[in-house]
Amino acid sequence: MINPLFDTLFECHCGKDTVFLHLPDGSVLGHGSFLKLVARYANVFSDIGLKPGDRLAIQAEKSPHSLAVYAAAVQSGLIFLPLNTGYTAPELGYFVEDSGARLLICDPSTEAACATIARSAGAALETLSASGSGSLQDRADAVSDQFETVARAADDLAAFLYTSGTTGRSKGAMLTQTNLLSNAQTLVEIWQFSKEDVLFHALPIFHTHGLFVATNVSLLAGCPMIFMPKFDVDQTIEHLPKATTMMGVPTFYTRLLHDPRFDSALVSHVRLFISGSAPLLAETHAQFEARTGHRILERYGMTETNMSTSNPYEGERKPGTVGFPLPDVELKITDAETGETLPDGEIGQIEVRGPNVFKGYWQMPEKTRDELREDGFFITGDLGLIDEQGYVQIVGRIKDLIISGGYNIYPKEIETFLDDQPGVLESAVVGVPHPDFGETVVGFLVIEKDQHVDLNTIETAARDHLARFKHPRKLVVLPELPRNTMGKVQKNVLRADYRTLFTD
Ligand code: MCA
Ligand code: AMP
Repeated sequence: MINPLFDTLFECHCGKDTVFLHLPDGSVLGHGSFLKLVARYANVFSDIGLKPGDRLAIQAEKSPHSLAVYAAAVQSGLIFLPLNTGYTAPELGYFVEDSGARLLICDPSTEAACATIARSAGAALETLSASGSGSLQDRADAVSDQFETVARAADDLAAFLYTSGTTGRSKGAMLTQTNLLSNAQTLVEIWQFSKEDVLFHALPIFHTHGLFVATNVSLLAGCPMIFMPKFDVDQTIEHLPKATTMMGVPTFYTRLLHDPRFDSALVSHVRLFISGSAPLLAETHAQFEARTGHRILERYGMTETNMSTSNPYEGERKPGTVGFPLPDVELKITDAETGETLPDGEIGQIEVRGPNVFKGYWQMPEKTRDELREDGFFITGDLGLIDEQGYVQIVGRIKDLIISGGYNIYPKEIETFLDDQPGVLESAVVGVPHPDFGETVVGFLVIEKDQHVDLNTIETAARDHLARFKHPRKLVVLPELPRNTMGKVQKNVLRADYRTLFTD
């Protein structure tokens, strides 16, 4: 194979008029037409002067066109770097600069800000709108719809996905062709995907879940996707009856359960609902079964590892657990202090090893060494146990992380922003339960002596600096932060004191 990822996921569909995407307006896009668009984009990248191994960053709305950019990056041997559409200009600037991206693709509406970012990073800039217009498409219309796929080795990098860290500085997780391909192959098999399936796809495509799990699985199985621009309850109720499978974060399922139209008749055609990215409450699992007769299949993964565990397709899907390690993944629970493997039933840190595990963090050898052991085991930062039947249960996190509606938020990043605000002496940020997002962000502030701080001013400043999903949903001023005898802020105390802020 010349380029294992491209050949296996895309090339095999070349020239076929099988349906790839069902779009919400009722139109369809065939594999063959999609691949012609992909080849056009690949020709544009080559004309721009991009070489294999160069980084291509994109912050664009979800559409068949932005998906074609992913495929074209793979076909051209580029490293694909998709970015959350909610990121502000300063956030975006960091990723473009840090990755050394040679091309940035943005929405026409953000062209002016992105031009400044691209100029300072020495990157080319093209635009692409949700409807597929923009400078990239203009150039694509003028070039050939054939492109000779660039050769890549199995261990070559295919994507960077940035994931924040406890230090607040985002790290580029380097994912190889094998990481992505092996995981898609395993998932197709264990979840029994075939070309008879139709996948309902309402996830964003700038994360592992929507791009590498949902899209790669569908491509590999040869099954079409109902490709929604975003998750919306009404649209889901309209289009889900044509699907056989759906993947989502828990918020998708809780929102559907709030709608009385969502019932067993509506999903009679569906064979499998999959959930991940955040904990699915056992209560949601039970409500979903009572309403639809379906037992949601919960699985567990990370940006650095793709998917690592899954509840079984056949057999007991155990609520409150994330199932078994995937067939090609080793998983152990270790003592965080000694690194020793713990017996089943004991709580420790979850470590995983397999072809799914990334190659390291871009230009961060120390961080890579801290988290990726020499023997190949990756320390996930999640706390868990293996129960008596071999199911993995996640019981908490060692890493200071909030997961809101499936998006990861690192408190350190928000604290750094809050600490920088005039009049703020110090801050602490924690996640508290939220009925819609699972968890949400609360910021605690201590104000400098004799200073007054207007919380509205902080909220306004947050708009320019932090993506909306990271904004504290509540700011609380305290006389001081609770600390233990070592002087460490006791976030568990804050979490406990404010746990019912949004649920009462
Ligand atoms: C949107 N907002 C959010 C979130 N999403 N705030 C907190 N957390 C969020 N997740 C903001 C909006 O900007 C808006 O701001 C307000 O909250 C309410 O918007 P709403 O219309 O309700 O939001 P939405 O557009 O419906 O989005 C909610 C969503 C979306 C559908 C749950 O966040 C989503 O698609 N999440 C999926 C994330 C995902 O794919 N994660 C996978 C990561 P305002 O109030 O100003 O209007 S990959 C991963 O985790 C690993 C590898 C794995 O295992 O999968
Ligand atoms: P990300 O950095 O976006 O890849 O998020 C990975 C993190 O999401 C994991 O380390 C877990 O903390 C969390 N996660 C993913 N799937 C699940 C799940 N099914 N249950 C609980 N947490 C999950």
